[in-house]
Amino acid sequence: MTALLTLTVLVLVAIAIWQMTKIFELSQLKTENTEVATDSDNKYNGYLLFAFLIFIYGITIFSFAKYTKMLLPEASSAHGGEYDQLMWVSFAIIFFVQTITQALLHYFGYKYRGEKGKKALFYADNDRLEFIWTIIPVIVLAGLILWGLYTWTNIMDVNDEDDPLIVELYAQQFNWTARYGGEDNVLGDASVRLIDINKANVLGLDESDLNAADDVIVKELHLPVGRKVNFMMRSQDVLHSAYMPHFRAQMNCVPGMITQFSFTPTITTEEIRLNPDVVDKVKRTNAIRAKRAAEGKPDSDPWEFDYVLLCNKICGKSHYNMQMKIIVETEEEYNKWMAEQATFKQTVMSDDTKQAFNTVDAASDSSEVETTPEDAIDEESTEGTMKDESADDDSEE
Ligand SMILES: [Cu+2]
Repeated sequence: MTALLTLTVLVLVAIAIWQMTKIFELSQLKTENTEVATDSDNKYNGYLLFAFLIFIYGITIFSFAKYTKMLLPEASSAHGGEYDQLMWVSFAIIFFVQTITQALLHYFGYKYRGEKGKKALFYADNDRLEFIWTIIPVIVLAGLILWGLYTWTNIMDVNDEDDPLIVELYAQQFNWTARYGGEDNVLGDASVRLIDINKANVLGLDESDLNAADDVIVKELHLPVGRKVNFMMRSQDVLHSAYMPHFRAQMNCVPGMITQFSFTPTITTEEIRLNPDVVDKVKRTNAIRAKRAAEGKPDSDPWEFDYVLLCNKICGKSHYNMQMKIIVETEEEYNKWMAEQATFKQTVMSDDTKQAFNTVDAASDSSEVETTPEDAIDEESTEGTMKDESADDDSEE
């Protein structure tokens, strides 16, 4: 640090001396003004333009060769292909136009460099030229914008058609929680004001809402392949953003409101793990991890690809690690997993509320009452884990 400061001071002193000599030079009366560029100065700068052009083309080719493999694999959602196509066409147009215009800009800069007695050919105005270079961008940009709006409207059309699965994504510093609507696929009402850590009601579900009883709260998101999912996002504290890159999905989570996004997963976790791009990425990552293991460093266990939900808003010090695993599986696997999950009623609700629910259930369906002893057992076995999670939340704060 001291060395850096000393170096900075030395550089600043050098600049100060250089500026002072310049002022001294300028104050001297001279017949010839060295500030005016000569023919050789102009020629030199003309060649430098070519050097810069080679540099920008070179770095472009280098980046393509070295970093193309960092791109995401094929989209795993129904709308993803449309989204990718729009992005690639935009990229191609920008790339084509920039390659040509940069070459022309630098070439003309060189060709018409300052030279004594030479005057470049110029038009004061040319209506035809101006029309051409206005109308082409207008058509291309209008086309891109209209296509973009059409794609956007298609993707953002959140509706209840095709019996979508309803899932809530709940964001807080610094973790995600997911909630399913349960048997009735309807989410119970919730509010941050109803959060009760002592009862492990971490999402603030309204215990008096009948729809909340069968809600399932989890820390790992499971989605059945081929079924539309409607996400409802909430945030407890600050702005977060639910980002699921492999599904080309992102939506901000805003405190005080519910935001929505909808997509249909099309590729299961098992299938995407066989995708050549993913296989290659896993191989590269595990090569780095094997090296770390050999050096006795941490984080060196072999890695297996999984879909992730990430936070894409810088929401605090542990933002970088705010993520949740997503598993896309077959309908049967999903149903099996869901059957193993405890409902809100089993894990959290007070005995009084449960009593009320059982009375209601008994009136409509007498078989519900028989399950009560099982519920009580489940409550004991699962409550411990829920309490532990809330304890974790406390320690993170
Ligand atoms: Cu966040």
